[in-house]
Amino acid sequence: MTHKDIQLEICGAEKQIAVIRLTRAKKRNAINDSLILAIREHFEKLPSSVRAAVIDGDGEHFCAGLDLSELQERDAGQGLLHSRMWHAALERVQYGPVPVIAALHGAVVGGGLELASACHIRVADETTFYALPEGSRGIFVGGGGAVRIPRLIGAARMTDMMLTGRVYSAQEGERVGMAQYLVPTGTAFSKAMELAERIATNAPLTNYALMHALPRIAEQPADQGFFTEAMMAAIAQSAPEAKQRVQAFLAGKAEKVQKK
Ligand code: 1HE
Repeated sequence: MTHKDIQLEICGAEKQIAVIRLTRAKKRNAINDSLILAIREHFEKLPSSVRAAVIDGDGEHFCAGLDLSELQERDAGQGLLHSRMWHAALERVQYGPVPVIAALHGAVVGGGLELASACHIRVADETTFYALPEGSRGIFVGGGGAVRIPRLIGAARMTDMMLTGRVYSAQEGERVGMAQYLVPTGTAFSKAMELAERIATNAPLTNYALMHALPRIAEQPADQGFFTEAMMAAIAQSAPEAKQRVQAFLAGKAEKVQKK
């Protein structure tokens, strides 16, 4: 599983954190067919010790989106399959085995924003900017952006970005919901690692519920959502680990929620 444009490192004493880094800085980490397939493969084959993953990009930019040099003359059928290839890869990121944190800096544009939006947490440093240049390139999003990005920032903001080429700064992006964290320049990766380490200490079933049940419940009509929530809650609380954690708190041996 080696590829010149992507690197996998497994960190931590118990090998709990996977760091997946795009290493195509010369091309601003633009994603060609081979790289999107490699992203898919890396998320499919994470070692079983891994409990959380961080995705990062080498150089000054997280990701410049689709490699436009590969946008040859495709007929409609080939275009459909190309988009479905991105969907399959980013589905492995969103619904893979572990929560994924994107460490953002510089350009997070086009397919780069689609990749970031498939992650569970986005940490952006102050150099980050967001755009969807598809609108001005005469194309459309094809990597799941039409589904995921409106769920983060709303369809109206996405429409504006694509119609007018509007660029959101790091601060604006955090305000509208592109990223959950805004951190000083150069610290997105270390913050993402800190969060990954914390996430890795959660009960695996809780992380699983947040990744796989919550987004589905959020899409269900309320009546079905309440029922699915009750099923998931019952499964999670029945795990021996949940009982141990609650007992530890009641015995004064677990951390309290601290006021900020
Ligand atoms: C690229 C790409 C790319 C850079 N495909 N080669 N995405 C875009 O429309 C964004 C296009 N990129 C940019 O606007 C800028 O490159 C950046 C703002 C990201 C960075 O600017 P800068 O000044 O640091 O770099 P640069 O000089 O523009 O680019 C350096 C090299 O990377 C240069 O190649 P070189 O051989 O001349 O050195 C660029 O051509 C190359 N490069 N971005 C190919 N995207 C699933 S559908 C998703 C649809 C989309 O993502 S569309 C949006 C595509």
